[in-house]
Amino acid sequence: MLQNIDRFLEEARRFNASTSEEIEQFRIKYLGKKGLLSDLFKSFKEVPVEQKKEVGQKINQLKQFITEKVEELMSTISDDVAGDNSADLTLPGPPLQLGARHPISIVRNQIIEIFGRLGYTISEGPEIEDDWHVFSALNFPPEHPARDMQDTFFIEKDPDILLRTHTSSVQVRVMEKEQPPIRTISPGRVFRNEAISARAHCIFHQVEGLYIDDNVSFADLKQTLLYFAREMFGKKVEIRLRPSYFPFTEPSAEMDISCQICGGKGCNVCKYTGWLEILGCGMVDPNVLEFNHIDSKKYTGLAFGMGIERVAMLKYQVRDLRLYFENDIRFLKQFQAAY
Ligand code: 2U9
Repeated sequence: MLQNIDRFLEEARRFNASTSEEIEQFRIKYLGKKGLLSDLFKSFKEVPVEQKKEVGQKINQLKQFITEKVEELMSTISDDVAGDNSADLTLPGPPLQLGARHPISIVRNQIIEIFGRLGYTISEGPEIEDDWHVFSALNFPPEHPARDMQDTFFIEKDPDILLRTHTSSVQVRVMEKEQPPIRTISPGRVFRNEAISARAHCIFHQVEGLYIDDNVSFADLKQTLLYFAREMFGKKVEIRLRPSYFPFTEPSAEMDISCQICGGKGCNVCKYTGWLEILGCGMVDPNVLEFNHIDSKKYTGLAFGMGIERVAMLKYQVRDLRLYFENDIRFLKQFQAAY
């Protein structure tokens, strides 16, 4: 054994290398998991007790020598690489960390795509709005609670300036400029004075839709929304409309889809009802048409609105709204963009 160690030491002393690959081979030969030193340590058990001290010291000397030799050789090699430019520039670089599209963007793009196929254009408008475009032109009565400081963010110096609470304000701006036929959706950020929780946030995203023409009927509304639900959630999804109230639509309804988890049988996600609320809708109130200089005797309109976070929650079974805003990469990287 002592002879072997001396031989390894002599070989190592004589070793020289001109490339990092050669040094790595040398390192593996001696220090690798299945290398010579590992073998020596294994056979150390069989060394007679009286020789153990001497053999042990020699093995450790060899290990230290090899470690230092590797370091020394590496330092000369890296100097060379810098000097003679021998790095292989044809090697592929380290993989780039690719980002993923945010789930809200994925769902927004999909909604835009679906309504695009039905001929809806996209309208955009300001996030900082005035009372007229957010409330008055949409038939909100003067005492409506949404006009309250508790519900809406107002600019302190001027109560006429506020952060929009829905993107219907964009469609008011469309009606100011265009006469029917109007067929447009408004995706965008909206703001409400709400405490942040798993189910509510002070900032969220909406898509509001508006279609005004002659002969637009409630049947058009129902069929449009059925088409949307099937494109978004799959051909088997069912919808139901429940009567509701909004100042800007009459009649108004809320739409549910059959629960995607239990297929309508009842589970804890749908609270054993088989249905999940997804959006609000209705026929545009004639007052809204008239306020915006559209003849309500000649034209009718359908309208709908949905929270993108809500649609994404139902689609991806996300239970806590706050996840959309925290930018935790472990959450964000789970979504595959087809859009
Ligand atoms: C005009 C006239 C009417 C758009 C509509 C809803 C019903 C609705 C909410 C769903 C959840 C907003 O994100 S949410 O809080 N929206 O229920 N929105 S009808 O009606 C309009 C739009 C524009 C000129």
